[in-house]
Amino acid sequence: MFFTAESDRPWAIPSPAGGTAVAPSQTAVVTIAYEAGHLPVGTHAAVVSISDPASPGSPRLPGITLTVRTMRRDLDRDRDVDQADFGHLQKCLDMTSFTPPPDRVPADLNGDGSVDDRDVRPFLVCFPGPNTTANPGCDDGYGP
Ligand SMILES: [Ca+2]
Ligand SMILES: [Ca+2]
Repeated sequence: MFFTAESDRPWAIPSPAGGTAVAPSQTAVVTIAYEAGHLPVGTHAAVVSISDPASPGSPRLPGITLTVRTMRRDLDRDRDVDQADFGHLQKCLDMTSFTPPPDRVPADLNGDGSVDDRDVRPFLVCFPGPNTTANPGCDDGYGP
């Protein structure tokens, strides 16, 4: 009994991609890894098809849902916190002369209804800089 495991999305990677189950009562474990680095913020769905033509009930089609979030400090929503985000925060400090583009989230990081120096500190605390992995402690669950 030979089975195969295939995903309908390249970011969901079953392992092993196939194998042999020796007996009908034997369990085969298929692990699904995911590569989310290139996925946009949002919810993503995939289906993995596990098939064995000789097995009743084949194929099995487990569904996978993956939610990609970002941090509130990612003001341009491109999944990093960098100088471009800080530039957006600086512009928002003077809201009398700057209106954020509709695709940019406001920079009211502490949720007090205004953008001022009290929003700069929470930004700088979690500003890892270019090519630096974000501090997991800064994950504020922002996103869908
Ligand atoms: Ca960003
Ligand atoms: Ca604020």
